[in-house]
Amino acid sequence: MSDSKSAVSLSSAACADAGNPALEFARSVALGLSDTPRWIPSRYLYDARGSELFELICEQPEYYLTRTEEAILAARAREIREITGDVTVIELGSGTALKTRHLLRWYSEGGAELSYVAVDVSPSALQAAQASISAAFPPVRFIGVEATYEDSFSLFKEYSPCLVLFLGSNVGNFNHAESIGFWRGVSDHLEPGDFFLLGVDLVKDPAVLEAAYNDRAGITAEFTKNLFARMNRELDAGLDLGAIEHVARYNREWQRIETFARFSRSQTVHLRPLGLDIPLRAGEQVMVEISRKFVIEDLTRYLGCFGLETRAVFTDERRWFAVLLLQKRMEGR
Ligand code: AVJ
Repeated sequence: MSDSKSAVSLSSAACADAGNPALEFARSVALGLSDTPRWIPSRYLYDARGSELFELICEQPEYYLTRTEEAILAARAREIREITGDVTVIELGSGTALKTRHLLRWYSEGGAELSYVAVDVSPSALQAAQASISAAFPPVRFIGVEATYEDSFSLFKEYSPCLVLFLGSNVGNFNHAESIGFWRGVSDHLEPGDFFLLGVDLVKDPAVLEAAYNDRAGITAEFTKNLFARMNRELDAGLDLGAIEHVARYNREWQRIETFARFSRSQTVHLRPLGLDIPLRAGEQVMVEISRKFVIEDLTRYLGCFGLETRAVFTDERRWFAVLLLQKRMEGR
């Protein structure tokens, strides 16, 4: 673009939409739907209704992740504290912090003074976390921070010595590029000797994995469809939700569940804030989420490349899920 005036007006438009969530949503959708294959950033799955549906997914018999991780944490919290000593606990994407209680119970045992910093993009989740933590552990100092992961990295130094929690296999939502950016940021901001507790879902029988993302009650399908219902609510996108199907399948080569919305009839997505219409043909699929699955040995080697040493690995007896305790490498090692 040679005209400097239009470059200026473009950049001021970029600033102007920061406080306009509908415009930002519409821009993200336009960006992803214009790509091949088409996609929509998975963070948009988690509006108030989406978060509610995710809580319901966690209760489905097929979705073993949450209850398996919770059992590991409940059994190992004491050992984890013994390794880290007394530290401030920071949680990335705390949500309502239900699983975190097992850790906080041990970290506050014996009257230890404990600060718990919960980071989440959802103010309602932070309120729920504060209410449940304060009720269960009155002496714990609760600090809620409404921020994205990246924006919270500066807290690590502020609260060092610390243990950063990143649970629920949320890291599985990152593709390789996003993952590298994330771990580089984490490693750059952790002080040597600080700890990181990572929960990851493991590679296993594809039938078990596909069942977890295709529950019989159809809650996961509802979760996928809610993204498009949200586009109707917030953007007046004009979509016929009856023509959208949930498709989740395991990609063995990439070791990940890929979730798509499949359009059974042709439709036009109206992105009114942008004055843009995007046509979709019958049979087209839009990727809405990836959920990567991990192999412990590969993961520990990978994390080692970011200066994160694996101090302990905790898993369940079926080896379906793992919780890794990492430590930022000390200087000169
Ligand atoms: C919260 C991102 C870890 O990928 O397993 C569950 C979200 N999506 N069922 C996952 C999810 C469909 C979940 N994470």
